[in-house]
Amino acid sequence: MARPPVDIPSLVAAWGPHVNRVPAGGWTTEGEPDRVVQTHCCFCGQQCGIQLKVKHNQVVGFEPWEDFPFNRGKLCPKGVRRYLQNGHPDRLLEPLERVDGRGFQPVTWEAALGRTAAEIRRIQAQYGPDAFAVLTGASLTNEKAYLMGKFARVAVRTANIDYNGRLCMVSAAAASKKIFGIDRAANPWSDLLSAEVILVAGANVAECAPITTDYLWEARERGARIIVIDPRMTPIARTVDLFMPVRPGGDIGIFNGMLHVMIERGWIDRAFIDAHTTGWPAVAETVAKYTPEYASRIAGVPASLIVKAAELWGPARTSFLLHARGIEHHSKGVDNCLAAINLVVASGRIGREGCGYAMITGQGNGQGAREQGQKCDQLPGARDVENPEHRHYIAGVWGVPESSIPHKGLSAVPLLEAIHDGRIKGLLSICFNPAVSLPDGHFIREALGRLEFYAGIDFFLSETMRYADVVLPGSLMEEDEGTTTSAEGRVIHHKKVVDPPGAAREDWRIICDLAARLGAGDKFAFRSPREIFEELRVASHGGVADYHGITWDRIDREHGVFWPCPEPDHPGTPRLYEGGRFGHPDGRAHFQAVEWRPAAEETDDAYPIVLTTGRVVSQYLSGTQTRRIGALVDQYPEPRCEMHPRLAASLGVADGDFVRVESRRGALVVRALVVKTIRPDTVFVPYHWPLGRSANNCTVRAIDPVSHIPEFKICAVRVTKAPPPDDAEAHLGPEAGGLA
Ligand SMILES: Nc1nc2c(c(=O)[nH]1)N[C@H]1C(S)=C(S)[C@@H](COP(=O)(O)OP(=O)(O)OC[C@H]3O[C@@H](n4cnc5c(=O)[nH]c(N)nc54)[C@H](O)[C@@H]3O)O[C@H]1N2
Ligand SMILES: Nc1nc2c(c(=O)[nH]1)N[C@H]1C(S)=C(S)[C@@H](COP(=O)(O)OP(=O)(O)OC[C@H]3O[C@@H](n4cnc5c(=O)[nH]c(N)nc54)[C@H](O)[C@@H]3O)O[C@H]1N2
Ligand code: SF4
Ligand SMILES: [Mo]
Repeated sequence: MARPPVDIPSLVAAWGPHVNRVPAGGWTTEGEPDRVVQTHCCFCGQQCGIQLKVKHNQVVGFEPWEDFPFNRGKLCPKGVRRYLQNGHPDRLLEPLERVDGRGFQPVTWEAALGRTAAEIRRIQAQYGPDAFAVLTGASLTNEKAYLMGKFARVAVRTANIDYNGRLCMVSAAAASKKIFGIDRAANPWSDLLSAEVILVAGANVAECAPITTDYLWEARERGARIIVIDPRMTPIARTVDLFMPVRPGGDIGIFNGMLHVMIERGWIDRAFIDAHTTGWPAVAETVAKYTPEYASRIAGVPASLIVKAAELWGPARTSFLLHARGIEHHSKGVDNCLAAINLVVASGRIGREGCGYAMITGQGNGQGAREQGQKCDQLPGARDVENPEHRHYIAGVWGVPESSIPHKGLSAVPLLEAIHDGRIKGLLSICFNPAVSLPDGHFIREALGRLEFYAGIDFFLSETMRYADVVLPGSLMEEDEGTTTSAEGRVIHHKKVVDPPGAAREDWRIICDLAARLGAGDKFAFRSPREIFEELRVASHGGVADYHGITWDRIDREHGVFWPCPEPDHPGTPRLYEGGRFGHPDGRAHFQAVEWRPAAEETDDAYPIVLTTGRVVSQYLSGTQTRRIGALVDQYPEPRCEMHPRLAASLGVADGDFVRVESRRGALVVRALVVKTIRPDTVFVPYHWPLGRSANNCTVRAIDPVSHIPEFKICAVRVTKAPPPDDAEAHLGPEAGGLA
């Protein structure tokens, strides 16, 4: 029996949730702040250093932290507003329980946790252990990511745990593991500064990794040439040496085409290939047919641009390749990344100063949270849940029989599909907002409505929480303590700045308390996050992502430590693969030949336009946090559908008109933003908004066969001019009968 989502006035009111603004005159009412704490931004994977000002146990402002080497005091619009969350009027302050027909009512922790534990056991007794699932997130600290993996396997004893990095980092991770044997940015960002040429593929650096922009500009001042590949001329693309407006999904054409030209012109490093790699002949054979003309038909850019790119990249002495979700969010996301990395390895420019490669990791702890064992196929230290030795080692650390550790479970999208078709009946989520962030939103929300029991841990009532039976108020980053690992691979320390307000609790305490109620208290007897980190150090030891030599004190002294760092006297590893030694047992990089293939859903006469989705600078992910922060809402109050003037003219649409964007699965109505900076065959809608304005109403539930990442970057739509939606339509969306 499907249950409707709870109707929450603050979620469906005029412009969404409450918006917090700095009171006139600021918050630092009288006198100096009580404390200024050096910590890090809670948002993106850059993990900028920031100092937070505290007055009366409330975060009231910030100051730059100029000594922190990565950002040297610089911050982006989100970083300077993050502090407005801790005192926010929407902050969850007590546990809530759904009362059918009446919404949520406050309950005691005792009642909320007791009911959650009882429901976990009831569902498992009735339907089997894997019928209860756990979903987690990569904004969690390393300590919490580690705790969640252990909680699912040891306390709940389910195979079905996965995390929202499945929507983000997994294609890049799988590709790096295949070619390099290690899943991490290969270089610290300082190596960008001595690169002669920098290739940026599918990354809107200025808006999504704002501090990286600074590195690119500084590199350019030192003479670097920059190439950008993106269907949209993003802010950095406007002034670079070569901009390639690729057709969404066409990147393999560019990468294989460039390699074809490089082989022809003798711009590959044969000596490096012979000494340090395997698999080159298959790659050379595959790219033989990717002549610039053939490649150009796949990529949707002129052949001359592909030749020009090879001419810039091929003969350079130093180079750096960066990519992000633009090439990864595809049903061929892993292959896109493999083709990009082949270019790096063929040039032999890796593992040296100024010679490097990095995926730009997205979420705050996008790097660390993908190593600590909260993925459905992974154990701590980036170990493999199916490898008997790995299982044996972790069973020893946890003090459980190896046979009790569940095997590989379902990844995020199949997990929601299993909820939809009734194989999974119960869910606990933390730090994940699937109602907004998963593709084919209507299907996902239908699935959430079918759960027999759902408990969620968050600090705001996210759209997904509308489906919850129990809501547990957790902690903001500044209300808890722990480490994260930045996009560079640098393990850093988030300090506890204030206590959680009201009856809200630190996330780790909630999990340990639940574990105790499930009868696993002895395995979760942690008294602090530092104790969890101490166990994580041991659990990661000997794994690929080895944190054993890292301590919180060292991090504080050294402004972070790069993993792998196996022993306390090890300096850490800012640059991987020095001396051409890669992470595979044979020490070599393993080239992977890849062929282009079409997207899961290509355009046709009925749906003739490509919809691609992504981000804007002032909003973050599913928007639960940034849609509540005044200055950020003012900067980008509503999603707009970017389209080229030629496409707009053919649709009879003017800038600011409302348009209906419709796919085979659903629709959204937003205003048009008519700009010359996008391909005429493609429209772009940012995905940070819910309900009737959610880009994911349209996206397709297709996943990469290897990484299981969804194809967020391509689906087929038609676009028509639409009347302005009334408020109910705009905000309630398909499940309210508004739009579907
Ligand atoms: N402001 C802001 N910053 C963020 C976030 C946020 O929500 N807001 N989120 C963080 C997270 S978790 C992530 S994952 C990162 C994401 O960072 P990015 O990956 O840089 O951001 P996106 O907007 O998802 O996509 C990047 C670009 O891919 C392009 N693109 C679309 N299709 C294709 C294609 O087929 N090929 C190529 N080459 N490009 C394509 C889009 O036009 C877009 O400009 O940002 C992080 N930083
Ligand atoms: N169409 C489309 N969809 C996309 C993307 C796209 O480009 N296009 N990008 C995808 C990508 S790259 C990503 S990363 C995902 C993100 O997808 P989501 O999982 O939806 O990400 P968030 O918005 O961070 O949601 C996390 C929830 O956790 C809460 N939260 C944050 N930090 C903490 C914490 O420390 N503790 C607790 N208890 N809760 C916390 C937030 O309030 C929020 O409600 O979206 C994906 N979805
Ligand atoms: S770049 Fe990322 S980490 Fe730095 S201030 Fe902005 S959101 Fe925060
Ligand atoms: Mo992400």
